[in-house]
Amino acid sequence: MFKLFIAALFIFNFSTSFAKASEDPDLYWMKVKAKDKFARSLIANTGIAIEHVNDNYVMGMGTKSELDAVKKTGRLETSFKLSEQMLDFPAKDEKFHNYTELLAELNSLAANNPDIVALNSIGQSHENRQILHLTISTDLAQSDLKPGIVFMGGHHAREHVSIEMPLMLAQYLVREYRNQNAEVVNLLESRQIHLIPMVNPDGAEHDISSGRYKTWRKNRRLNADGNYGVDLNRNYGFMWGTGGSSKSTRSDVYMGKAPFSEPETMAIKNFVEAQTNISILLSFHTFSELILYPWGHKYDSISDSRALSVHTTMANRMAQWNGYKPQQSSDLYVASGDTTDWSFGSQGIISFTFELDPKSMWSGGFYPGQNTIDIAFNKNIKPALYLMSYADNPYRVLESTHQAYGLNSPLVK
Ligand code: 0X9
Ligand code: ZN
Repeated sequence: MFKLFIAALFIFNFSTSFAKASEDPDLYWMKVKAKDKFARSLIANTGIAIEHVNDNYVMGMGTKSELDAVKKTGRLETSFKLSEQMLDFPAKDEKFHNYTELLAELNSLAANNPDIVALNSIGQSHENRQILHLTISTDLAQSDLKPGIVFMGGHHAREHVSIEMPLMLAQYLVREYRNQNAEVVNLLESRQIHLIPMVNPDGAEHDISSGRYKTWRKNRRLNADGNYGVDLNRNYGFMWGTGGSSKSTRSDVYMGKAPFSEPETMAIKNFVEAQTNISILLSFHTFSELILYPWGHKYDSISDSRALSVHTTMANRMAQWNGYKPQQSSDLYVASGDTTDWSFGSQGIISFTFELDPKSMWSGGFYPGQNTIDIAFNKNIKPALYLMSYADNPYRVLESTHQAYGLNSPLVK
């Protein structure tokens, strides 16, 4: 809860800008006559965000009251209300992908590489967006017979960096396969790699829908009492509702009415259960730079000592690459109904949650800027390849003879 508490403080401290957004959520696009810097400053003083400047005009966005202020200057040329679909990440964060952009990237990756990439949907969100899923492997049609691994991101709406990781991983695998990188060729030939970058598309879109980040976390279910959202990372059906989640629809950690009450978590459940070859799962979140493993719903550690050792050995190894802190989830705080307690507890899958960069709220928190995307990816490519290499049998990591070998070992098939 610590992080959530800090997040709440942060929102409270910056309440003026957020209050403004919630009073009048509609934004207007404006084209305003302004021939020189003095005229532009006059327009800027109305409070609109100027997005584009040319010799005769400025173009920008603002609220209804800011639009009224611009009208009073007598310089407004045109204006129109922005529909939510037209909005996007702020220009400074344009490298992030909204839903449409993500779909376009995944689509082109699949269309340009039909021999190794397939794009599917594993289900639909509340607002009927497809929950997109890529399979990457050689001999695609038969790749279900290979050991499988799944990477996912975007359970939490505001954790946009977590969406970029599976996307970049997919792009990296395809690029390096084409470059005949032996390690990647070996992995694609011997593994079926699943990527689900945006588990909560409605939430992610909502978070950017006003032109200002909303710090939204949950999905977009309209609960019976009018409050929105269920925390998808409290809705999984293993020891659901046994601590660290809330029954209040107003809470950011609202567990939902029942385990797997949400179409997004149900889609993951159906997918993972149907895909019987999956031995390792990694769910990306942000932020804090942590490697977490079960249990999260209780302080006890995993009782099967071999399964515990697989998690701790892998976590410690990966930490050497990304510099993150490896620990049991509940060492952070007890929370029930998360993805990885379910995937390990119900499915026996070796499971990790990464809390990606940055390290703290003071270094950007949920909104660290687009430069963080590459930083986080570069730190985590080795850990991701390492997990793929062990998907045939994660317990192999316990065999000391094999630990000495790197990713290129002939033993890593
Ligand atoms: O609280 C969460 O769902 C995760 N942190 S986040 O800031 N991304 O929301 C951590 C989940 C770790 N699991 C448990 N502590 N059970
Ligand atoms: Zn999260």
